[in-house]
Amino acid sequence: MSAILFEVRNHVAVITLNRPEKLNSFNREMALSLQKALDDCNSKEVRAVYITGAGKGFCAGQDLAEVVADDAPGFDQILSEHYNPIVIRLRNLARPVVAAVNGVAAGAGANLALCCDIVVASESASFIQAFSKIGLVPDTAGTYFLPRLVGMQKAAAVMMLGDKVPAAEAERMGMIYKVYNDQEFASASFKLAETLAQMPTKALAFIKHMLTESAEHTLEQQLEMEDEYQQKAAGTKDYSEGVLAFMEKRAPKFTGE
Ligand code: LHQ
Repeated sequence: MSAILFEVRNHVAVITLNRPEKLNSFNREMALSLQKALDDCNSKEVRAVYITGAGKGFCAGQDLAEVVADDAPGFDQILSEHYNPIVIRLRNLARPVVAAVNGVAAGAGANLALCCDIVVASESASFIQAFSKIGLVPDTAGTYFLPRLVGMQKAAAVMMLGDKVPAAEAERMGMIYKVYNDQEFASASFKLAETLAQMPTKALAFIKHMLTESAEHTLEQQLEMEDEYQQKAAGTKDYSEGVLAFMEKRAPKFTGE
């Protein structure tokens, strides 16, 4: 059984973390396969990415059995070869990435979700910065994204206490975009990814890049960036189609070019 399932449906790359009996916790195979799947998302056919978990959990973070095994990879190896390349791929991917958190997301699994562009969750899902409970510190860019999403106070409390944050509370504090009830979660979250896949792909990639850069920019730098990227967006076929469709009072047909 592959640790990662990959298929493209209606221009959406569906990546499923697939170690359900271990709540999709990360071992080396799953981490390297996820990197490969994210590389495959650079294909022209893919215009949005949807990451979810098989079974009842999203991802329980590092497979703790792997770190105590005789041939365990070192911590440096786990971060530099497993998690960090995943974070960099997710952030550099010129496609919108939806994390569809179907169940518990703990440790590196919670932070994997927070690296994605839009995080949605089922009402029974939860987020746990489990690291402190076992004497570790958050990784997988959690200390970068969480304070930017919820502010320093809440990030400190959530990370130091390591308590379970139910999906509804995660939505309230701005950690994630939206919660769907369990019955509609699968179809509604996939519909969100499908909608993104029909939109002007290049403009969405520019938005992603601009938001990422804004974290470190001054106002002046960001205004310059908006100037530069508005011109780039105006040079796309999808912009021409968008304006034409508006003038002709019809729905636009974007191709991602
Ligand atoms: C697991 C795991 C798991 C193995 C559930 N590993 N089997 C970076 C650098 C280097 C090293 C360390 O890590 C990191 C990054 C990190 O991610 S550190 C944080 C690692 N993750 C955790 O500490 C979370 C551990 N898991 C839990 O606390 C619970 O399983 C949660 C709260 C996630 C879910 O609880 P339940 O819904 O009650 O499920 P469960 O505990 O019964 O788990 C189901 C099965 O999955 C069970 O196996 P079994 O054979 O007994 O049925 C668990 O042992 C297994 N599992 N997480 N991380």
